[in-house]
Amino acid sequence: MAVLIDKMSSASKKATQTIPAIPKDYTPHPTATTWTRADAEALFQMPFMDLLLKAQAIHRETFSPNEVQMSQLLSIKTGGCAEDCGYCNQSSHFDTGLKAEKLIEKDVVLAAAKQAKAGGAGRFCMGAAWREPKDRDMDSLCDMVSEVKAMGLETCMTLGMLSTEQAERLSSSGLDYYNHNIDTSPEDYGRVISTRTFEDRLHTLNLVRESGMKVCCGGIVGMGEQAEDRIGLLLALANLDPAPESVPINALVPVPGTPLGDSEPVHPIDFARIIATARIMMPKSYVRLSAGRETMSDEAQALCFMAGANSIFVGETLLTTDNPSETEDRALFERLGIVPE
Ligand code: SAM
Ligand code: DTB
Ligand code: SF4
Repeated sequence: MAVLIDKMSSASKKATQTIPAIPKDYTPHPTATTWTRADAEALFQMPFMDLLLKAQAIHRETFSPNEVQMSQLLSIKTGGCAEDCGYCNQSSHFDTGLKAEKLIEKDVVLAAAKQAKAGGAGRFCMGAAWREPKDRDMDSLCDMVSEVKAMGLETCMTLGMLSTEQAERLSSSGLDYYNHNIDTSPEDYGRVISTRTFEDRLHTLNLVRESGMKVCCGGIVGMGEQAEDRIGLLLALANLDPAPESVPINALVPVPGTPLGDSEPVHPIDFARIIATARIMMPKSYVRLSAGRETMSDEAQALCFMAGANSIFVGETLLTTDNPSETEDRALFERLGIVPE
């Protein structure tokens, strides 16, 4: 891995010296943070090549085109969740065969964080299958945050809804990012989840902002949604004020036993279209090519990077499902000349 990092950092130096000029026919994106549905639709419906070029040009205004941020996930509390999110392996409402576990010990978390760092991850994201954390777990959670942070990693948690006090405690313990997804458009939301509302999610996102943490918020595609819901998801994300610093776009990992387990997968070109539209609508955000890479071809992932994705989850497991191995990701990065950020 050390050899890989060395190679990657020299490639990075080269990459930053050779950023091509912005194409002559490129029109700057609006500076306003508010996107209208009509503008978002017009973007989303552009011919694919025009959309991709526009997204790549906008990407290069803020980011180095050959650098990708790497985050690693760990499930710190698996399964048995009270919520009924129709896509989720961990909901107690569905029989997926997943065994429920208690909150794991800090030492196990720190060992995983150490491994993640050695594998090149810059951020460690701890996820729990909870509707919300219990106050009695807050001391353990805050200890995990401060000790992972002390290892020189960025920290992220996703624990469900938070109270003001919980958000403030996590923030003062050194939590850099809080992940809380809106998952789909406001109009489609009720089809997917019944146990908490879209407004509940916005409320937690506001508390996260107010506590000073950075917001990681995105959604899932491939749940049987319509094109207008994909636009609605991106509109809702881009019109958060400010837009989330980190935007995970997940392709549904279909899990047998969940209500959405036999959804039709998204065509890779349609997936890249969603990424490109996200890049244009949220020009300063990290757009993460998140769940679903395990079944994506190298070509499909390359198209997503071309469309402006600049973050991935690394490591063989996401929370409970498979992700490409370090070896596969290393080969893909080398082939594309991509280096970790
Ligand atoms: N329980 C917390 C919550 O829902 O906020 C945190 C963990 S939850 C697993 C985090 C996110 O993972 C969900 O909001 C959803 O967007 C994503 N996710 C869960 N299952 C997924 C699946 N099968 N495919 C793709 N994304 C998924
Ligand atoms: C996000 O948007 N995707 C990650 C992370 N945030 C927590 C989770 C993906 C979970 C995929 C299904 C699983 O592994 O259980
Ligand atoms: Fe629970 Fe989160 Fe899964 Fe929903 S997505 S069932 S809240 S673990």
